[in-house]
Amino acid sequence: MQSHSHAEARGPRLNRQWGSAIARAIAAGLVASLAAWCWGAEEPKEAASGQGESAPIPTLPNIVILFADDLGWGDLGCYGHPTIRTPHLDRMAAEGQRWTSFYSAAPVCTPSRAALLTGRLPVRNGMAHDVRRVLFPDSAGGLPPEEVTLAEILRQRGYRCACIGKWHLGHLPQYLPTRQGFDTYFGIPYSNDMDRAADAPRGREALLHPRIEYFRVPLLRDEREVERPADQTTITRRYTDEAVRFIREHRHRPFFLYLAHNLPHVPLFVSPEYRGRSLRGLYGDVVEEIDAGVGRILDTLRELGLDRRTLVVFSSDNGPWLVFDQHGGSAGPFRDGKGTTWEGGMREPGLFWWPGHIRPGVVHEMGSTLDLVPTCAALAGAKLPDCTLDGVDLSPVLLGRGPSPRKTMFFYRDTRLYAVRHGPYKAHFYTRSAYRGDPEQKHDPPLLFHLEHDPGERFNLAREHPEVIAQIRRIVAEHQATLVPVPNQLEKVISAGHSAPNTSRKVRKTAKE
Ligand SMILES: [Ca+2]
Repeated sequence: MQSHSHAEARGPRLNRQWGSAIARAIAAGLVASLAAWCWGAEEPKEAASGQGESAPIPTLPNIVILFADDLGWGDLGCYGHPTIRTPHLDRMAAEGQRWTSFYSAAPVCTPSRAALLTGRLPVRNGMAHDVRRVLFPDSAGGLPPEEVTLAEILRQRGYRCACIGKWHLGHLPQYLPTRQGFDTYFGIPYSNDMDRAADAPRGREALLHPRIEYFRVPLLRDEREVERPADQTTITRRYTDEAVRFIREHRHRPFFLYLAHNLPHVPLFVSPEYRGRSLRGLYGDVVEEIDAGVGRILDTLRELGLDRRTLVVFSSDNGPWLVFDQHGGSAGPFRDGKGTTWEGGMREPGLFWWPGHIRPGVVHEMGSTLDLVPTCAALAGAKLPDCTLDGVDLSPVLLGRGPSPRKTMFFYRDTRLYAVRHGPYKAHFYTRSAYRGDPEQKHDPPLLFHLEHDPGERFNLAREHPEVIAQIRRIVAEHQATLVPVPNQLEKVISAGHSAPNTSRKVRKTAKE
């Protein structure tokens, strides 16, 4: 009894001590849980670059993907453009990695974007079509909801996700970014040359001498239309404003920002303060305004102390739209441009920036926008979806740990496999120029180019290297065995009389992408 009463007498004090210890433990646990909730629960990993200057990887790096529209490989200062000034992208390249063999997954907008966000070739999810090559304002389809986007992958790890800019994966509510893992959306849901006003000039005139009112494109906030026609002269600046605001608001937790500019896709629009500044003319003004926006975003990350825990990627969805002459960009040394499976159609700038983690330098190995899903998922410790992926994890190259796992690139024009690059060799089974109305040409044996010796694809080596062609044919057979027929999303059209955005035949005929 006594001991019992002693125990009782001591009990409350012991309980108080234990209680306060437990309270402290709970409090510490809560802080840890809160920190884990904010920043992920993984132990920091070593970034073994061998350079001796890489810091440990913070858990859950922020991810920012900056995506231009129709910007060519040769349109940035750091890729050799003689007159377009891009000091911020050049600095990003110097502090990070500049890839010279980086590819978009398709030569036109919609399939390229579908591939970036899913890590899958567009033939796998119905996001490519041979006639209606992209989605239009009268399209009834979109990226199927069951496809898992990078935003959905990163959300599992507690990321907040924002999509700003051009979506082009379905403008009907069920296909908008807010239904594909993004918490917020602000942007024009398709190309800036669409929704042509009935009284706008016809043909190229409206594109080469554009006015805001010629293109009745909507500007959406989340799922609500807030402006129409969108004022395109300020759209680049407003997208940047929105990005900077999102970064500031989410500075204390991991975030994923996907900023896809509508420009420099024609019609070219630029803010008054950038008009007439570039030696390259209007196209240069537009690119230089995008570059200034990149500078503001990187400066914001530096100011907030987030630069060492944010991966920033910059690329473009397809090559330059050459049929628009000086309103189109440059593919540098590469052949042709947007719409084609020549190198100029899909080889893009590829910049990766993450101070203290990415080993700075120029990378000549292959990479693709298809690879962003597996790469970002690996860096965030996120689980990949249970489906066939066409992307590979590029983080070994980014962190200076090893070579690129990408050895092969498939070049689809819409639903047909036109060409395959394996190592330095690229075989073209079919070719066709972009928008000049020439028919598809079949090549048997395929044309064969050595892209490292001959980046302009001029000297056919098919006769000298039948063994390379045989190897590429085996790769094609293996690849094609993995394809499964799926419903096409781009051929679906909103039925006549539907109240959706401008569905006149004229829009369909004049808006190419
Ligand atoms: Ca494009």
